[in-house]
Amino acid sequence: MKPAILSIAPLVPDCQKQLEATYDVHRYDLSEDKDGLVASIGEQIKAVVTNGGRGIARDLIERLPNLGVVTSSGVGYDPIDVTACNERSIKVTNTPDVLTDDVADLTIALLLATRRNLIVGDAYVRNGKWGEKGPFTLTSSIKGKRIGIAGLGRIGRAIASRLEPMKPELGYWGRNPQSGIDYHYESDLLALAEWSDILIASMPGGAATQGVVSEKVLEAIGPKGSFINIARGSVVDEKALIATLGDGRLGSAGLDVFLNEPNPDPAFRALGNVVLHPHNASGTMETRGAMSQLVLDNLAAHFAGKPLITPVN
Ligand code: 8YV
Repeated sequence: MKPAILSIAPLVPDCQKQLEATYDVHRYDLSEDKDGLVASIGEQIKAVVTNGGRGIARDLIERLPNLGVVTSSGVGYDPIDVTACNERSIKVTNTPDVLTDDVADLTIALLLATRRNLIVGDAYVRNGKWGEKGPFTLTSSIKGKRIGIAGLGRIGRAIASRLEPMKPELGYWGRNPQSGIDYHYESDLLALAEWSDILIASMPGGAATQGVVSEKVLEAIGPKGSFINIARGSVVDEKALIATLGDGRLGSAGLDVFLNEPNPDPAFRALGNVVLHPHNASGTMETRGAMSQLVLDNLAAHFAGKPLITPVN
């Protein structure tokens, strides 16, 4: 008999097909009666497939008494209740490494779009303003600026290595200074924001980083500064972000992530000094394919009794 899987988020189509050919898949994501579905097949479920946006909460874990593994397509596992999984020795896997390069690339795209006013420039050409009003507003160089990276993990380091050829001064914030890294280090995020012209959030989400990019931090980045977020909406005080962008205490922002996805606070729409992107830093066919394949490989390892490839707990 094929093991039963609860599918909370779909894989890319080819991998979803493979998943459905190999396992007895129940589409929680598509079900119109999720409670009824769990009531009828909850006991059979041996594994869950989810992603870094949807995760799985304690109440659903508790309704799956035979759950052995939660496999997630995403590096961030903040929406997965890992504590609840640990209490029942349920294994959790994520998809680190395979997405690092694409996420770092998109960060650079957001940073340049924000600092060089790319989206406003596009509209300036499209709506004929260039001909009517003349040359576009001057923007600001990356070279020589101070860029602080909040969270110098795999993704933060990949961002830094892409920035190096652009010749900024680089700094970072984290629990401890990292050996072999000679960027400016601050143990305090406010101090890094004060040091920085541009602050990039690339730390994990979750309780430990909830709201750490506070109003004070945003003010410290300053009226000529920029905040770039490819981490999680939860790491920033979003009301303060909207307020400081609105009254000019913060110069500009480039955001891939929001508190309320996929319907971010509509106040963002009225702001001309923010570049918005729909949480898609890992969203290339290649990377989403590799993430989905890693989910399949982790599931295969689990059901073969082999060590998991990318365990979280
Ligand atoms: C995905 C992410 O967008 O990896 C993460 O943690 O947030 C993103 O790569 C998300 O997991 C949906 O697939």
